[in-house]
Amino acid sequence: MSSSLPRVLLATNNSGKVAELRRILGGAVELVGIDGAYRPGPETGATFAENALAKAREAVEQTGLPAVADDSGLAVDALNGMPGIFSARWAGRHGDDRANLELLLRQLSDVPDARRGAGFVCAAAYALPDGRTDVVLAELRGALLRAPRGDGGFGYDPLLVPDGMSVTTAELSAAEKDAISHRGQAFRALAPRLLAALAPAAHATGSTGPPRRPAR
Ligand code: ITT
Repeated sequence: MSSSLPRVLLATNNSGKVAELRRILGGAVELVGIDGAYRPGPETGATFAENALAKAREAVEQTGLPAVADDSGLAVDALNGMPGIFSARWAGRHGDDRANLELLLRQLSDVPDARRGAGFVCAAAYALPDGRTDVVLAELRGALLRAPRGDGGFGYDPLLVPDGMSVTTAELSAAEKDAISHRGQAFRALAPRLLAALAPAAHATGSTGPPRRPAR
């Protein structure tokens, strides 16, 4: 079934993110999965925002489609913000959620409850074929448990109890996590900015932007 929503490439290989972003952005844009469409390069930025913008730009360069991407992770107070941008490969192998979580728990074994604060951070970015980009940062603060709890979500979800709650983000329903999560907050803020940038009027009156290609 074809949709009248604008088509935007979702530049991620992480299936947990794909599920969340399809729920969060699904009504606003038609998300196209990467499905081998582009090959992500190494994440070399110094910040979440730099990495998110690089992923989105790279996807546009390789596919010609508008693209959204995020860079996200867990920033642990007792580790001065690490694993941070290294969250996906903290234990060495990229995307090994179980090993990452177990290594983090061992590193924090002597850290008392009062100092187990942490936050999930997300930089949500878009890039357009005409070179325009935008990025939004958001955080979900909480405290880290001493053992995993819950089967939902992905990554470090079984460890983080959001402030004001008694369950981990892995024990929330998908909708409950989306409502408060770093990714939910960041992409809900980015969505209207992306839609405004994609609207034909955003090009029609500007005199500084590059010329539009004639429609084929
Ligand atoms: P892409 O770059 O392909 O999008 P990735 O998994 O490599 O996928 P990141 O570099 O942004 O993505 O790293 C994200 C990591 O941060 C992820 O693998 C988890 O370990 C952690 N993380 C991010 N958001 C999370 C969430 O909502 N719940 C639990 N862990 C999360």
